[in-house]
Amino acid sequence: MMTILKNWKTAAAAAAFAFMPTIASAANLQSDDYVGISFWLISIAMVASTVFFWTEARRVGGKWGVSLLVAALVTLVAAVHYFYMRDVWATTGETPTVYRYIDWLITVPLQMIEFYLILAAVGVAAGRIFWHLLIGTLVMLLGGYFGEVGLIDATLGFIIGMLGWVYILYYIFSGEAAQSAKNAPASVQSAFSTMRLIVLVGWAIYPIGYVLGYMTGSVDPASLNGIYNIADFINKIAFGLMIWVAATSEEA
Ligand SMILES: *C/C=C(C)/C=C/C=C(C)/C=C/C1=C(C)CCCC1(C)C
Repeated sequence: MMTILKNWKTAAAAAAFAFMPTIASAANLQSDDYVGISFWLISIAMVASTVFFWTEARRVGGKWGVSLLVAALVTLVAAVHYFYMRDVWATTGETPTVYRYIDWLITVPLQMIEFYLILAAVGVAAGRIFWHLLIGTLVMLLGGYFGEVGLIDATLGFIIGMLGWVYILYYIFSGEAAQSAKNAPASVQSAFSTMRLIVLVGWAIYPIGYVLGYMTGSVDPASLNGIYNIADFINKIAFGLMIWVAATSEEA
């Protein structure tokens, strides 16, 4: 009973923390602002996921607990950024590029840690797996950021970003991370396969949004934000759920 109470206190603290930006927020959400509504829905989903992953991390404990805690951190960091991004969108109607990339800069490396952690949880991973994935992430995000804010040509930013992503894909599909996963038990292997499928398919939504928004100019800022929002919802929450599935299937 005491542990349940303790878990709930921590989870409630997390939720309260994530809600803080709304208290300071004065923006008015309009009923026909669908992108604004998607910002709102996703921020709440991120808070709910945080409470869930956090509570489960404490319940499951051990090595899997650490992986679930990192999943909770990803959604917590995203929840806070989503409150701010919604505010920028609702008050100015502008794309909150800086907040978006600060969020990605924190959450994507945390997800790369997840690849390392789920392999390390079963003792088959070398630390350099994380470093390789981190370098791929930085190249991908810096290229995209410079392109989106206009510091470099949008096409050049895209090419640099793609190089980083392709490197990550190579590393998890046939490089060292893939090789290590082969020695892992079935539950880890299946989580690993689903996670890398998310990195291939779910992540593809971002470069598509970038091309449409910045290179062909065929979507407006509202659609671009809508596309990025849906992508974040899939790639942060579903990604965490895959880890939860692996963690709890070991339990059974
Ligand atoms: C939680 C946030 C996630 C998983 C964000 C992922 C972002 C990307 C996969 C972005 C990729 C991009 C490219 C592959 C090319 C150029 C531009 C980017 C940064 C949008």
